[in-house]
Amino acid sequence: MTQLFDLSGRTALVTGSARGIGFALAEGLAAAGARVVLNGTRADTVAQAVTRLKDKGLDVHGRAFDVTDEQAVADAFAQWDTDGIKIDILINNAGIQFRKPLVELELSDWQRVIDTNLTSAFIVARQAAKRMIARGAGGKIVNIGSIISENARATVGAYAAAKGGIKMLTKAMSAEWASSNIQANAIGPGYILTDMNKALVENAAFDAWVKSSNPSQRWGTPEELVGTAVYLSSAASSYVNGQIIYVDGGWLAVL
Ligand code: GCO
Repeated sequence: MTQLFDLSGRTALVTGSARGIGFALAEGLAAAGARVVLNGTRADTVAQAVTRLKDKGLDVHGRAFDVTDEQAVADAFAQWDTDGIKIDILINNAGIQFRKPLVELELSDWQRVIDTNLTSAFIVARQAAKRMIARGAGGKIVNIGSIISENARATVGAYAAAKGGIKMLTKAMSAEWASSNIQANAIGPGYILTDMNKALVENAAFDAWVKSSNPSQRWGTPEELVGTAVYLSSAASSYVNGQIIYVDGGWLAVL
C-alpha cells in the first residue's frame, strides 16, 4: 500500500517554494522520496530554503526564476534538459495576494495578481507537459487553487478571478493531457496560517470569522496540505483527473 504513495525516482518542481505552503509541499514531496526542485524569484531565499531541507537529508535543489517571465521559464527547462533533469511532477504553487476593492484596484495590480496566480501556471505547465508528452512516461500536475476558487469575498477580486481560473485551467489541462497519462488536478486550501495571511490572522475580527465559519473552528497549517499533494503526485491518483480537492476543514461543506 505504501508503494502507492512512494515518489522515489520522481522529480518534482514546486513553484513559489521558498516559504509558506510551497515550502511545506516541497518538504513533503521530498520526504515521500521525490527529488525536489525549489523555486522562487530570489536566489538568496531559494538557497536558504534548499539548505534547510538538505540539512534534513532531503534530495532538493533550487532554481530562482520569475514564473511570470516566459523566457525565464523556458531557460530553466532548457537548463534542466541539458542537466538531464526530467520534471515528472509540477506543483504550480506560486501566488500572491492583493486586497483592495475592485473600484479602487489599479489595472497593474489586477494584472500582477492574474499573472502570478494564473498565467504562471499555464506558462510553467506548458513547458513541463511538452516534455512529459514527448517522453511518453506521463506525469502529474497539481495546481494550487483556494476555497476562493469556489466562493469569493470582498476585496480579493483579482485573486478570486485567478483562483477560479486555476480550477478551470486544471480541467482544461486534463482534457488535453489525460490521453498522455498526465493527471492534472488542483488543491483548494482553506484559510491556512501563512505569511501571506499574517494580517488576517492578527485581525481579531477576521480570525473570529474564520473560526466561526469553519466547522473545524480553526485555521489550517501548510503541513495539512502535504498529504493531498503527495496523493495527487503519486500512483495513488492515477485515475483522478481535472479535480479540485478542497482542504478547508469543511468550510465549503456547510452554510
Ligand atoms: C483572503 C486570503 C485567502 C487565503 C486563501 C483562502 O484574503 O481571503 O488571502 O485568499 O489566502 O486563499 O483559501
